[in-house]
Amino acid sequence: KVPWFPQQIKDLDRCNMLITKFDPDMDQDHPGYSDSEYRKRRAYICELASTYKQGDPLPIVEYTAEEVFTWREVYRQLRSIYPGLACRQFMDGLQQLEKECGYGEDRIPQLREVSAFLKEKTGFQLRPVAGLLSARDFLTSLAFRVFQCTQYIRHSSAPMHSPEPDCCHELLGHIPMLADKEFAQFSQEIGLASLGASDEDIQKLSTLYWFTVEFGLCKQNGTVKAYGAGLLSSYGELVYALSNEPEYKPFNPEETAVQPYQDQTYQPVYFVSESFEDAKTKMRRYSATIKRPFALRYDPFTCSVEVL
Ligand code: H2B
Ligand code: FE
Repeated sequence: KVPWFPQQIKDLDRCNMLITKFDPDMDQDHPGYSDSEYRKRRAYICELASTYKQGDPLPIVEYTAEEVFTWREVYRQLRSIYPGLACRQFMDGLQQLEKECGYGEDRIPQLREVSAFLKEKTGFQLRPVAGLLSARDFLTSLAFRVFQCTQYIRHSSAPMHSPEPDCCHELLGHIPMLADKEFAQFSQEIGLASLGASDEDIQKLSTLYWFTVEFGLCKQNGTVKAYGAGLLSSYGELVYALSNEPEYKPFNPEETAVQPYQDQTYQPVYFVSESFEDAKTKMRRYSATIKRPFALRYDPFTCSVEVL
């Protein structure tokens, strides 16, 4: 039996299954656990996402001075090391965002302006999300070139690390990459492969997503660079991933899909692609092996999938 999946962008309103993991209200180790002001703020921003419907204007959040202070620290630290460690596509995207979309250390960009920017570059748009989504619901939205984005910021006591996605992770890690046409295509193809897939295949695609979009490395001009958002939004892990400590393996979907991964600390192993082109070709070949009793075609004019 094929699990239900969205066929039009509007159906994404039903793809909102949250996972309670690293939640400041439930998890005693969360840096914001004992800060009631922080938890109230999070509840307010999460409410904006929970009531959002496809097509609504993206909510504007007036960030407080403390929140902007946290952003500034994160931005400054990371920005200084990007030139030597981030891949070319990331640097291009970031420079465009700095020039055209108000990126900088003095303010937290609004999802609304960033979504409009991306829409023009690659057709991707943003949707606010209250927290960690189920892998199926998260991947599904990529099929429609929709990226689910958190809008709250990490706790000010731990600016260099966040156990869960926050706006620093989305805006600094993911958005510059999503401004690249080839990477956008790669992301959408993972999404399309996930539609109606079995739980077992979702698990594998989720692991592939983890080792590429979140923690991927690629070769460029003979050196290894980072393109994964989990790396590009974490000062510590970015430096670690490109030191000679961790193990590197060549990206190979069959093997990568079953590699156990770490969501509490740094990865012991990273997968290196020859290029995005190469990663895309290999992923495509892998996706074609996923068994589904139907074929799909995405129609970009209507943002819907046809089931054939
Ligand atoms: N949910 C949210 N909100 N952001 C993510 O980056 C994310 C997610 N990643 N759910 C997913 C899970 C990823 O780890 C894979 C697809 O499981
Ligand atoms: Fe992410």
